Amino acid sequence: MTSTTPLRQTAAWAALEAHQASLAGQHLRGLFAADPTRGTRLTAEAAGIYLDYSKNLVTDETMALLVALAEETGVEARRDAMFAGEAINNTEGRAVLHTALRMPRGYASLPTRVAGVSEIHGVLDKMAAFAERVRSGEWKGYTGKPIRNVVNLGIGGSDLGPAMAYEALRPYSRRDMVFRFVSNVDGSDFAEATRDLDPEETLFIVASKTFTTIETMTNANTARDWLLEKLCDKIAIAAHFVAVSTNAVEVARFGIDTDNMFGFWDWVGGRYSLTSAIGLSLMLAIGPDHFGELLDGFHAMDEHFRTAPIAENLPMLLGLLGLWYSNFHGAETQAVLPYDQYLNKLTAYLQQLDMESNGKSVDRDGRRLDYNTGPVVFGQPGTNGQHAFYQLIHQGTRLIPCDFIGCCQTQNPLNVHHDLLMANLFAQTRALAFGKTAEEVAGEEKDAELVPHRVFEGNRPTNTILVDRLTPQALGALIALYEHKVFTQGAVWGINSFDQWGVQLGKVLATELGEVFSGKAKAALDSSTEALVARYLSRKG
Ligand code: G6Q
Repeated sequence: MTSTTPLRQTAAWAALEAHQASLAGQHLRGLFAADPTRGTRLTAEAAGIYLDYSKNLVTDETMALLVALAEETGVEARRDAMFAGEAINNTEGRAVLHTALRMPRGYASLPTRVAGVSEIHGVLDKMAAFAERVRSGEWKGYTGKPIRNVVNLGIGGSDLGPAMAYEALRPYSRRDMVFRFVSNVDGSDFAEATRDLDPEETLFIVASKTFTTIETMTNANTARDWLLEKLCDKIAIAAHFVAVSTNAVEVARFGIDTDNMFGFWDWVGGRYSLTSAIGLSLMLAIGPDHFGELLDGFHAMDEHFRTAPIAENLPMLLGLLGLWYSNFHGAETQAVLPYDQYLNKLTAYLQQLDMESNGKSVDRDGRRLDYNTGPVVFGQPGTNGQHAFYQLIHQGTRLIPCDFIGCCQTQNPLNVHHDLLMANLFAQTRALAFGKTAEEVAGEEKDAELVPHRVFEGNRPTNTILVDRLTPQALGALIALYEHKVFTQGAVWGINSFDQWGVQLGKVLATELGEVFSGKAKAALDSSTEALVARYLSRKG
């Protein structure tokens, strides 16, 4: 396809549309019955991750046509351009090089001509030295006490990654230290996170790429007041605040010594920044060695994505399967269902990764699209979701593709818990795929009127993603899998997955209203907003 060929006019798109129509009436029950090897054949494995995609509404021909779509839309060339450091974030004129953050020292393909890339390992070394000083107690607070509490102040991409990964890797973390993540501008977030902490033993990491984000700067100012209320000396700030940012000028203006600033670069998007210095709080929690293993896991998946053929490439397969449902079956959503309590923040993290990246309605050249892009991502850890929203997935009117994620080994081998957890995961994917027919229900149900209520149509698509154990390495590979899945979809859709102009308008309008509240400015408001503001101001007490 040339860059001007609209996606729906490509040969592969037309072939997929015709193929989709020809599949009407096919059911996973029939597909599995016809091919006893399906459950082992439609699988792929890389970087310690096993993907079973056999319970999707696909045949071998579907997969071949999806691969053809990726070929025709130039996904591989686009991927290569990303790894090479080309400015593929065209609306901001930036390279997209989060993959360089996890390239090993001395790695041959490091795109060193891009400014900053040769500094990556220097920053990692600085982070590691700092983490060791804090973890060993050598770094002291203002009154000479070692640091026991670490509070990350950041939002969006400067919060979700470290907060999610800290939860996921708690078994590898320092259990004698406290780690908290404050993101919301709602003061309750800060108040609850600090109410039981001693300022003398508390370190704040102000994590903000721009160092101008209103939520984070408001929390950082409150943190400074909270600290000074007890320590009463501005000099104390140096021992209790460090910064992660690209903006040294603003860091210094806040009062943080730029020696205690950990830098990164404009080619690291917020939602792709966990493996940059934004991961400092995580490194403090799990230590530099485990953090290094996390980077190894990311890199292993990056290498797989960079080199594996499309038909065996896990992120590309996931991306193409998602696209199959979004664009050819009218699916609006994507459920991500981790069967591991430690992954309880994974879906929130993936919501940002996917929805901020691919929530776009114009292509890279600004032309309006005539097809759907990113889905609504949602989910909860299993088994909790089973007792809540799975009903709609099983028997509702919508098609909801699901990713089930599980670990073969548990970190907490208690009683029969893990077997039960995994039995539930496999049972759900079976029920969704094969359902229960009216004949089967009739065999059990004497009341004929109840039969339709108890029928499960089945034929509801799922991926099953297994890792052996949720190690730092496995987590890195899992996150990179989703990063590159999102990339693949964005590449086929022809959109820029690396900007987020949609976030800006809200920020601007909130600042304007803040000035209206404080009487600094007047704004011409719509009648609804004007009445709401008046009600708020008259009642806020
Ligand atoms: C992520 C977005 C956004 C960003 C936050 C925080 O890709 O750009 O979530 O991470 O708005 O921005 P700062 O790090 O600049 O405070």
